[in-house]
Amino acid sequence: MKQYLDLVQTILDTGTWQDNRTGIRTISIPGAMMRFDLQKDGFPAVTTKKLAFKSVVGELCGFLRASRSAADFRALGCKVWDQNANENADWLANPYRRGEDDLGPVYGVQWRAWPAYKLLDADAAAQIADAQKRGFRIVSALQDEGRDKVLLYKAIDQLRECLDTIIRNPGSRRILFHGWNCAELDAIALPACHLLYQFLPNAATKEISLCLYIRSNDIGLGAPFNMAEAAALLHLVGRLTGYTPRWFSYFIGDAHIYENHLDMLREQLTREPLPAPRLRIAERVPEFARTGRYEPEWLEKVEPGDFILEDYR
Ligand code: UFP
Repeated sequence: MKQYLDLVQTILDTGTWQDNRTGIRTISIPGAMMRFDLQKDGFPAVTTKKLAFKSVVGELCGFLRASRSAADFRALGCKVWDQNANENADWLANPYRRGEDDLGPVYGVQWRAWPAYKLLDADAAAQIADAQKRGFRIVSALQDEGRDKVLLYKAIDQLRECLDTIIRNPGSRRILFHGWNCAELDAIALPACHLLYQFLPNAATKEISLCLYIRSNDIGLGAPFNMAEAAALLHLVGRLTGYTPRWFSYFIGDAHIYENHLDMLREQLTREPLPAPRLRIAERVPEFARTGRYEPEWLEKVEPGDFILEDYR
């Protein structure tokens, strides 16, 4: 995890100070990248402070189940959503909030059930039939700008479609899922930070890599959590599709350090990173490479305890 400490140092050396919505100033740089070889370097867990791994995999399981309630995350061992759900004044006053613990359609809802609509001309029979073949259903007939239209809807399981494509067409360079649904930003407790995930399988080497783009990253608290979570997801996807996780590339837009994290990070800079741990996924999660059976339903069935961090110090 030297790369993490190098990034902290780069921000301190070259960053600029700025105000933001939180009221706590940040020092930041516009654009940063880290890349980990998961086979050679092990699992990207910070070792210069304790990683909240249980919380990381609890959140991941909540996302995979399309949870939108902080209560669901708590039940999975992750408390990081409580404040967003129940203490942010803007969100408490938001008409889309469904009451205690609701977060709106955060990450997992977009990953597993992205709400997609098509407004088609009522006489465009071929288009309507094609959309229906793809799983859209007509929800209403209406008039728009003087024309007869039909409105069709489908909840798109982007992540499942990624796995299907890894299995069927691993040469594709279009295997990605997106968390930034601009039509729903007004109805959500926190707009997605980690928002674009692209899987890059290689059928020749049987290795799979992941590129993640995160628009805004709190390097002191957020980054260690986000890196571990995405790397765990890559391990899971590799297990279910028959690929060995290899490269994990992590791109950041606004890479910032909050002023009140400076002491904690300066202290970490004085520490020598320890050898990286390994991530093991429990045997009960079927290994495609061994069974030859494709069981994507494990995306929802996997439990936090199925992710085991070995030799973490
Ligand atoms: N943040 C992260 N990672 C996350 C997450 C939030 O670093 O997964 F959900 C941090 C980034 C930023 C703040 O400091 O939370 C979000 O604020 P904003 O929306 O203003 O960028």
